[in-house]
Amino acid sequence: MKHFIAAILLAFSSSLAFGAELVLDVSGKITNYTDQKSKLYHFNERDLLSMKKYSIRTSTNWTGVEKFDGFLLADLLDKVGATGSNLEIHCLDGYQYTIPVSDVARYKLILAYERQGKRMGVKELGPLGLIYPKDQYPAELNNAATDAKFTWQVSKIIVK
Ligand SMILES: Nc1nc2c(c(=O)[nH]1)N[C@H]1C(S)=C(S)[C@@H](COP(=O)(O)O)O[C@H]1N2
Ligand SMILES: [Mo]
Repeated sequence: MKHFIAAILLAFSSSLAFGAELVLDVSGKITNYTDQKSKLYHFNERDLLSMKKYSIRTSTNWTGVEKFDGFLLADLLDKVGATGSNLEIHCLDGYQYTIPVSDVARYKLILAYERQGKRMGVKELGPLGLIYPKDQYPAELNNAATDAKFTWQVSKIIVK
């Protein structure tokens, strides 16, 4: 019984620490699918972590200058064969925001899962957060319109 309770407590605390699973669904104007029927490309944690890693060092609305690691949004769009011109980004908390695909290449956007070398929990911009290199393009990105694009808890992208 003692072991059973310990196991439950451990499962509970690690899920709290971890927050949410690192997964992402992409749909809309794409040409490659993991699920043909629903025309969806589902990325599991292993898929996302195996993509080439990129860093952005920048401040954000919530942090000082920190290092964020993740994968290029451009690589993700390549994988799903995206053909649209806008990305509707959906988050676990219900927030959604649409960014132009042209931002992806111009700013080498990343979807980050690490902050200062540590996986981001759901309460600290994670498990996946869209990062703009705000400090590298202050004239273009240091504004309220860009702040709204820093979507955290990203769970779904619909290519439009
Ligand atoms: N998941 C998620 N991301 C989000 C938001 C949100 O509510 N949920 N708010 C956006 C907006 S409008 C801004 S200005 C910045 C900063 O939001 P905050 O100041 O409310 O933290 O995060 C953006 N990203
Ligand atoms: Mo905002």
